[in-house]
Amino acid sequence: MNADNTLCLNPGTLWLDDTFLSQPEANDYFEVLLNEIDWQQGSIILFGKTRVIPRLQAFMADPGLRYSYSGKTLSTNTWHPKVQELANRIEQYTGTRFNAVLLNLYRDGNDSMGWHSDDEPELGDDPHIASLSLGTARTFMLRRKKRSKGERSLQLDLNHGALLYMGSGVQQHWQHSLPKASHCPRARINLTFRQIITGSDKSDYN
Ligand SMILES: O=C(O)CCC(=O)C(=O)O
Ligand SMILES: [Mn+2]
Repeated sequence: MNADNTLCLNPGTLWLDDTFLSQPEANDYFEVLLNEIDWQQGSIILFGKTRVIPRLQAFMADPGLRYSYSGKTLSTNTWHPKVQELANRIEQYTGTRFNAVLLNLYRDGNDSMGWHSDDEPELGDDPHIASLSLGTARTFMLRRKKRSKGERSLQLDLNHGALLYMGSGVQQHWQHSLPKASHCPRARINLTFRQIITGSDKSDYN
Protein backbone atom coordinates (compact mmCIF):
# COMPACT_ATOMS: atom_id res chain seq x y z
CA MET A 1 0.00 0.00 0.00
CA ASN A 2 1.33 3.42 -0.97
CA ALA A 3 1.96 5.42 2.21
CA ASP A 4 1.01 8.65 0.37
CA ASN A 5 -2.62 7.61 0.55
CA THR A 6 -2.58 7.23 4.33
CA LEU A 7 -4.44 9.78 6.37
CA CYS A 8 -3.38 10.09 10.00
CA LEU A 9 -6.53 10.91 11.87
CA ASN A 10 -6.23 12.21 15.39
CA PRO A 11 -6.43 9.49 16.63
CA GLY A 12 -6.69 6.70 14.06
CA THR A 13 -5.33 5.57 10.72
CA LEU A 14 -7.17 5.31 7.45
CA TRP A 15 -6.13 5.05 3.83
CA LEU A 16 -7.88 5.35 0.49
CA ASP A 17 -6.75 3.76 -2.75
CA ASP A 18 -8.79 5.39 -5.46
CA THR A 19 -7.66 2.97 -8.16
CA PHE A 20 -7.71 -0.37 -6.33
CA LEU A 21 -9.77 -1.82 -9.21
CA SER A 22 -9.35 -0.77 -12.83
CA GLN A 23 -12.49 0.78 -14.35
CA PRO A 24 -13.28 -2.31 -16.51
CA GLU A 25 -12.88 -4.57 -13.46
CA ALA A 26 -15.07 -2.30 -11.36
CA ASN A 27 -17.73 -2.26 -14.13
CA ASP A 28 -17.73 -6.03 -14.23
CA TYR A 29 -18.05 -6.48 -10.45
CA PHE A 30 -20.79 -3.83 -10.29
CA GLU A 31 -22.94 -5.50 -12.95
CA VAL A 32 -22.53 -9.00 -11.51
CA LEU A 33 -23.27 -7.95 -7.92
CA LEU A 34 -26.21 -5.74 -8.88
CA ASN A 35 -27.85 -8.62 -10.73
CA GLU A 36 -26.82 -11.70 -8.78
CA ILE A 37 -26.94 -10.72 -5.10
CA ASP A 38 -30.14 -11.46 -3.21
CA TRP A 39 -30.64 -7.85 -2.05
CA GLN A 40 -32.92 -7.57 0.98
CA GLN A 41 -35.00 -4.66 2.22
CA GLY A 42 -34.63 -4.65 6.00
CA SER A 43 -36.44 -2.73 8.71
CA ILE A 44 -35.55 -1.72 12.25
CA ILE A 45 -37.50 -0.69 15.30
CA LEU A 46 -36.54 2.81 16.45
CA PHE A 47 -38.28 4.39 19.44
CA GLY A 48 -41.00 1.75 19.17
CA LYS A 49 -41.71 2.39 15.46
CA THR A 50 -40.79 0.12 12.56
CA ARG A 51 -38.72 1.96 9.96
CA VAL A 52 -37.57 0.71 6.59
CA ILE A 53 -33.77 0.84 6.24
CA PRO A 54 -32.97 3.34 3.47
CA ARG A 55 -30.93 0.97 1.30
CA LEU A 56 -30.86 -2.74 0.39
CA GLN A 57 -28.47 -5.15 2.10
CA ALA A 58 -26.93 -8.59 2.02
CA PHE A 59 -24.55 -10.37 4.38
CA MET A 60 -22.06 -13.14 3.60
CA ALA A 61 -19.79 -14.95 6.02
CA ASP A 62 -17.89 -18.11 6.73
CA PRO A 63 -20.13 -20.92 8.03
CA GLY A 64 -21.41 -20.51 11.59
CA LEU A 65 -20.90 -16.74 11.85
CA ARG A 66 -23.76 -14.39 12.67
CA TYR A 67 -24.04 -10.62 12.70
CA SER A 68 -26.82 -8.33 13.78
CA TYR A 69 -27.72 -4.75 14.48
CA SER A 70 -30.60 -3.02 16.19
CA GLY A 71 -31.53 -6.40 17.59
CA LYS A 72 -32.03 -8.00 14.16
CA THR A 73 -29.86 -10.78 12.87
CA LEU A 74 -29.08 -10.52 9.18
CA SER A 75 -29.55 -13.76 7.32
CA THR A 76 -26.14 -15.17 6.42
CA ASN A 77 -25.45 -16.14 2.83
CA THR A 78 -22.59 -18.25 1.60
CA TRP A 79 -19.90 -16.32 -0.28
CA HIS A 80 -20.80 -15.38 -3.83
CA PRO A 81 -17.77 -16.43 -5.94
CA LYS A 82 -17.16 -12.86 -7.14
CA VAL A 83 -17.34 -11.51 -3.58
CA GLN A 84 -14.98 -14.27 -2.44
CA GLU A 85 -12.62 -13.24 -5.25
CA LEU A 86 -12.71 -9.64 -4.02
CA ALA A 87 -12.15 -10.76 -0.41
CA ASN A 88 -9.07 -12.74 -1.48
CA ARG A 89 -7.65 -9.78 -3.40
CA ILE A 90 -8.29 -7.37 -0.55
CA GLU A 91 -6.79 -9.75 2.02
CA GLN A 92 -3.65 -10.08 -0.07
CA TYR A 93 -3.40 -6.34 -0.56
CA THR A 94 -4.06 -5.31 3.04
CA GLY A 95 -2.60 -8.27 4.94
CA THR A 96 -5.82 -8.41 6.99
CA ARG A 97 -7.96 -11.52 7.24
CA PHE A 98 -11.72 -11.09 6.74
CA ASN A 99 -14.44 -13.66 7.39
CA ALA A 100 -17.59 -11.63 6.70
CA VAL A 101 -18.87 -8.89 4.44
CA LEU A 102 -21.85 -6.55 4.63
CA LEU A 103 -23.06 -5.39 1.23
CA ASN A 104 -25.15 -2.26 0.78
CA LEU A 105 -27.00 -1.21 -2.34
CA TYR A 106 -27.85 2.50 -2.46
CA ARG A 107 -30.44 2.53 -5.24
CA ASP A 108 -30.09 6.27 -5.77
CA GLY A 109 -29.25 9.44 -3.84
CA ASN A 110 -32.24 8.99 -1.55
CA ASP A 111 -30.63 5.93 0.01
CA SER A 112 -28.16 6.60 2.80
CA MET A 113 -26.54 5.39 6.02
CA GLY A 114 -26.68 7.32 9.28
CA TRP A 115 -23.80 8.17 11.62
CA HIS A 116 -22.38 5.09 13.32
CA SER A 117 -19.18 3.22 14.17
CA ASP A 118 -18.61 -0.40 13.26
CA ASP A 119 -17.78 -1.25 16.84
CA GLU A 120 -20.08 -4.14 17.63
CA PRO A 121 -18.66 -6.51 20.27
CA GLU A 122 -18.35 -9.35 17.76
CA LEU A 123 -15.80 -7.29 15.79
CA GLY A 124 -13.37 -7.15 18.74
CA ASP A 125 -11.60 -4.22 20.42
CA ASP A 126 -10.06 -2.58 17.37
CA PRO A 127 -11.87 -3.60 14.18
CA HIS A 128 -10.06 -3.08 10.89
CA ILE A 129 -12.51 -2.72 8.02
CA ALA A 130 -11.92 -2.64 4.27
CA SER A 131 -14.61 -0.87 2.27
CA LEU A 132 -14.91 -1.26 -1.49
CA SER A 133 -17.06 1.12 -3.54
CA LEU A 134 -18.64 0.39 -6.92
CA GLY A 135 -20.95 2.47 -9.07
CA THR A 136 -21.75 6.11 -8.76
CA ALA A 137 -19.41 8.14 -6.50
CA ARG A 138 -20.81 9.23 -3.15
CA THR A 139 -19.46 11.35 -0.31
CA PHE A 140 -18.37 9.54 2.85
CA MET A 141 -18.25 11.56 6.06
CA LEU A 142 -16.19 11.10 9.23
CA ARG A 143 -16.52 12.90 12.54
CA ARG A 144 -14.78 12.45 15.87
CA LYS A 145 -16.87 11.04 18.70
CA LYS A 146 -15.28 13.56 21.08
CA ARG A 147 -15.36 16.71 18.98
CA SER A 148 -15.20 20.33 19.88
CA LYS A 149 -18.14 22.56 19.10
CA GLY A 150 -18.10 23.61 15.46
CA GLU A 151 -15.43 21.03 14.49
CA ARG A 152 -15.95 20.18 10.84
CA SER A 153 -16.54 16.64 9.61
CA LEU A 154 -14.08 15.14 7.12
CA GLN A 155 -15.37 14.26 3.65
CA LEU A 156 -14.00 11.70 1.22
CA ASP A 157 -15.29 10.98 -2.27
CA LEU A 158 -15.59 7.23 -2.73
CA ASN A 159 -15.27 6.52 -6.43
CA HIS A 160 -16.00 3.48 -8.59
CA GLY A 161 -13.32 0.86 -7.72
CA ALA A 162 -11.92 2.69 -4.66
CA LEU A 163 -10.79 0.83 -1.55
CA LEU A 164 -11.01 2.60 1.81
CA TYR A 165 -9.22 0.96 4.74
CA MET A 166 -10.33 1.96 8.23
CA GLY A 167 -7.49 0.85 10.49
CA SER A 168 -6.56 1.14 14.15
CA GLY A 169 -8.54 3.55 16.27
CA VAL A 170 -11.06 4.58 13.60
CA GLN A 171 -14.06 2.69 14.94
CA GLN A 172 -13.16 3.49 18.53
CA HIS A 173 -12.76 7.24 18.07
CA TRP A 174 -14.76 8.17 14.96
CA GLN A 175 -18.20 7.82 13.43
CA HIS A 176 -18.90 7.68 9.72
CA SER A 177 -21.95 8.12 7.49
CA LEU A 178 -23.09 8.13 3.89
CA PRO A 179 -25.47 11.07 3.57
CA LYS A 180 -28.22 11.39 1.00
CA ALA A 181 -27.09 12.91 -2.29
CA SER A 182 -29.84 14.95 -3.85
CA HIS A 183 -30.14 14.70 -7.64
CA CYS A 184 -28.13 11.48 -7.77
CA PRO A 185 -30.22 9.07 -9.88
CA ARG A 186 -27.74 6.21 -10.09
CA ALA A 187 -26.88 3.22 -7.90
CA ARG A 188 -23.87 2.53 -5.73
CA ILE A 189 -22.74 -0.73 -4.12
CA ASN A 190 -20.49 -0.82 -1.07
CA LEU A 191 -18.89 -3.89 0.50
CA THR A 192 -17.43 -3.68 4.01
CA PHE A 193 -15.17 -6.63 4.74
CA ARG A 194 -14.99 -7.47 8.44
CA GLN A 195 -13.49 -9.95 10.88
CA ILE A 196 -16.04 -11.42 13.30
CA ILE A 197 -14.38 -12.64 16.48
CA THR A 198 -17.21 -13.70 18.79
CA GLY A 199 -20.79 -14.77 18.28
CA SER A 200 -22.46 -11.99 20.27
CA ASP A 201 -24.88 -9.51 18.66
CA LYS A 202 -25.11 -5.80 19.13
CA SER A 203 -25.08 -2.67 17.07
CA ASP A 204 -27.07 0.51 16.72
CA TYR A 205 -26.94 2.04 13.29
CA ASN A 206 -29.72 2.48 10.81
O1 LIG B 1 -21.46 2.81 2.05
C1 LIG B 1 -20.45 3.13 2.67
O2 LIG B 1 -19.47 3.66 2.14
C2 LIG B 1 -20.40 2.90 4.15
C3 LIG B 1 -20.94 1.56 4.58
C4 LIG B 1 -20.79 1.35 6.04
O3 LIG B 1 -20.38 2.21 6.78
C5 LIG B 1 -21.16 0.06 6.63
O4 LIG B 1 -21.58 -0.86 5.92
O5 LIG B 1 -21.00 -0.07 7.86
MN1 LIG C 1 -19.85 1.44 8.76
